Amino acid sequence: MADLKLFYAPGACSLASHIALEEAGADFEAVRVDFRANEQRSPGYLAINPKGRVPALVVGEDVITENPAILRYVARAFPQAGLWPSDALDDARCAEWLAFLSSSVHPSYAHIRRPERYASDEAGRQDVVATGLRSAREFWEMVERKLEARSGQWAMGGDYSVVDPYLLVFWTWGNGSVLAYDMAADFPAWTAHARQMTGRPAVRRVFEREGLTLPA
Ligand SMILES: N[C@@H](CCC(=O)N[C@@H](CS)C(=O)NCC(=O)O)C(=O)O
Repeated sequence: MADLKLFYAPGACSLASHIALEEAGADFEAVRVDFRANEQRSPGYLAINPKGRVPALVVGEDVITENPAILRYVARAFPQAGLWPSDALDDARCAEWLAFLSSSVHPSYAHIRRPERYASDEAGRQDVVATGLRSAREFWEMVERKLEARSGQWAMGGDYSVVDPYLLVFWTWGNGSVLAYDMAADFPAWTAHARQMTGRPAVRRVFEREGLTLPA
C-alpha cells in the first residue's frame, strides 16, 4: 500500500474521508489545514490540490480530491472493511447518496457560508444566502425522510458504509451556529443515526483528533 496522507480541516467535509480512513484501519497521516490562516490557498497546498479545498488524499505519487472519489477509493483499497456494498443496486444507491450529499446538500450550505462565490454584488449575495437557507432546509428534510424510510440503523439500510460518515458531516453542520437547527426535535431519525455513530471507536478517535464535540 502506497503512503497515504489526508489533508483535512477540523469539522469540514473532509471529516467524512477522515472517518472512512480510520474505519478502514488504514495507516495514514492526517495533516491539518488551517483555514483561519488561509492555508488552503497557500502555494504549498495549491501544489497538492489546485482547487484549494479539503479533503485531498495523497496516495504515493497521486492525489485524489472530492469526497465521493476518496470515499470510493478507501472502500475499494480496503475491501476487508466492507465500506461499500457489492450488490449492483446497493452499489448504485451508495453512489446516489454520495452524489446527492456532494452536489445538492453541501452546495446549499456553501450558498449560506460563501455567497461571494455565487453573486458579485451585495443584493445578489443576500439573495443567494436567502435561497441557500431555503434550499438547505429542504435538503436536510429530504435526508431526514430518507433516513426515516431506511430499514436498519445505517444509511444503506443494512451494513455500515461510507455514506454514514458523510451524513455525520451534515448533521454537525445542521447542529452548528450557521444553520442552528434543533436537530433532535426536527430531524429525529438523523439524530438517532448521529448518536449511533458516536458508538464507533473510529468516529470517536477522529472527533478527538479534529478537536470536535461528539453529537449528544
Ligand atoms: N466537492 C468537494 C468540496 C470540497 C470543499 O468545498 N471543501 C471545503 C471545506 S467543507 C473547503 O475546503 N473550503 C475551503 C475554501 O473554500 O476556501 C468535496 O466534496 O470534496
